Amino acid sequence: KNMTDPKAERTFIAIKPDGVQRGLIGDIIKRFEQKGYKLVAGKLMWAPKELLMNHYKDLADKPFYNGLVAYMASGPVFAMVWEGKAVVATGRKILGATNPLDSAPGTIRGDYCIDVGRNICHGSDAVETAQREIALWFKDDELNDYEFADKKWIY
Ligand code: FUP
Repeated sequence: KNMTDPKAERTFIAIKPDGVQRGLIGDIIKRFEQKGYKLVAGKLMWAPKELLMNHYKDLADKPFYNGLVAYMASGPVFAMVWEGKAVVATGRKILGATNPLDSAPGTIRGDYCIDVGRNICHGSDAVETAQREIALWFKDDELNDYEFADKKWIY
């Protein structure tokens, strides 16, 4: 796969335990599909604490870190890799601002939540972060390389 092709940019998106338990997996997948992004990997996974601590290691000195890890470990998350043009930045727009009180209506967080500590979903914040997070959550053979039969009208 030619990852210098901008269309091949990838991001890590996770539906957090509250999103899974509130039945929002389908809605969230639908928004990325309808936009024109390609699902490269997806699995329901009850993440071990060590994985979550590594995932959020840059926040280890924050007062909310332990609660954040406990929340993420409280049930299964739906982990995904999505691919397409500018998917990292655009994926963050689809999710909405980190604090749901700042998330615009029409975004996932803007439509469904009010508490930053229960904000339903995660999305990588940069291309390099996405590469780190994808490698952390997925094995190489879980990432599916395939082409849509015909999506020329989107690109
Ligand atoms: P994001 O890049 O959107 O995941 O945001 P951050 O890395 O700043 O925060 C990671 C997660 O920590 C957020 F999704 C929610 C949680 N958080 C809190 O619980 N309280 C805060 O004050 C800030 C973030």
